[in-house]
Amino acid sequence: MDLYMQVCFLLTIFSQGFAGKEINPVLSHLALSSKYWSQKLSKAADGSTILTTSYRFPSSMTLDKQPTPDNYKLVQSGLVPVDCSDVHRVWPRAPSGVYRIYPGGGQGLSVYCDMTLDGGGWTVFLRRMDGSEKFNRKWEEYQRGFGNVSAEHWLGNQILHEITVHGLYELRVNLEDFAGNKRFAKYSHFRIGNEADGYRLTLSGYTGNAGDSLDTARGQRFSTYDRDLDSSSGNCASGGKGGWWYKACYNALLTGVYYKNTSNVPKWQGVTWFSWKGIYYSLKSATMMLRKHQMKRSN
Ligand SMILES: [Ca+2]
Repeated sequence: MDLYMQVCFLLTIFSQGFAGKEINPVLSHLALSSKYWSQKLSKAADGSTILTTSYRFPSSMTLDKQPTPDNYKLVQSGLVPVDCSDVHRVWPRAPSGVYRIYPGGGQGLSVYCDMTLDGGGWTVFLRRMDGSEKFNRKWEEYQRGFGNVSAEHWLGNQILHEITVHGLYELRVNLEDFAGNKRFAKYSHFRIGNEADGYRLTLSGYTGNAGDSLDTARGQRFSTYDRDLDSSSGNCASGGKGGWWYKACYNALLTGVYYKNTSNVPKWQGVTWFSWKGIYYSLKSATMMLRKHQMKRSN
């Protein structure tokens, strides 16, 4: 009879940076040595990838608290992934794909993780690629998200808020034109406020080669055609045809109308990034993704 029990939980535990957490003394002790735990990737019913941590511990030990994703304290303590950088940290070789994260506890949600670009660990929250998804949508739709995370989608403003309260985050914007040229914009500090504050965008620390066309979006609240929180006397979202952090109105609009070619794009319409392509060009593809700030990572 094996002296050890095999216990599996659908949660993630940090291999580093975990010591000192006092949520569960038994787990805290065991987590210090990898001989007590291992991890594997598996597929959930909805096709997303779940990172499973299996604990082996002496049968004399008992757990005083069942660690499930429903336990919000575990989310707060880093025992379950709140974003793709958590998944990347405990499983550096995890491939890009759909993973389950639990930024607000509960049952979590499926997101697309880019595990290769610029060091990996990125949670994608916007993707434009073929015009298959409609982006001229109401406040509630932008709030809860829409589309397919493996294709065109907006992850959701409430989720962006719930993720970015977990630490310091950076933003990366990836752009591609119809000739195959690629540019990017990166911001070292990125945060989305709560609903009461209109999911306000806090942003700073630009680097990149696409230019800083989120300059006017910085500090703005989110607006949709049915909820005007912009700084214009008009309704920017009605003109732009997508939800965005409008001021009066924008230098970038990655939720604009998708055009399948470069001709006949109306002025200031389309998937726009002014500082690279000007006002008569709609991009072929664009993604926005976030990651816990490098300064906060322990590895
Ligand atoms: Ca207005």
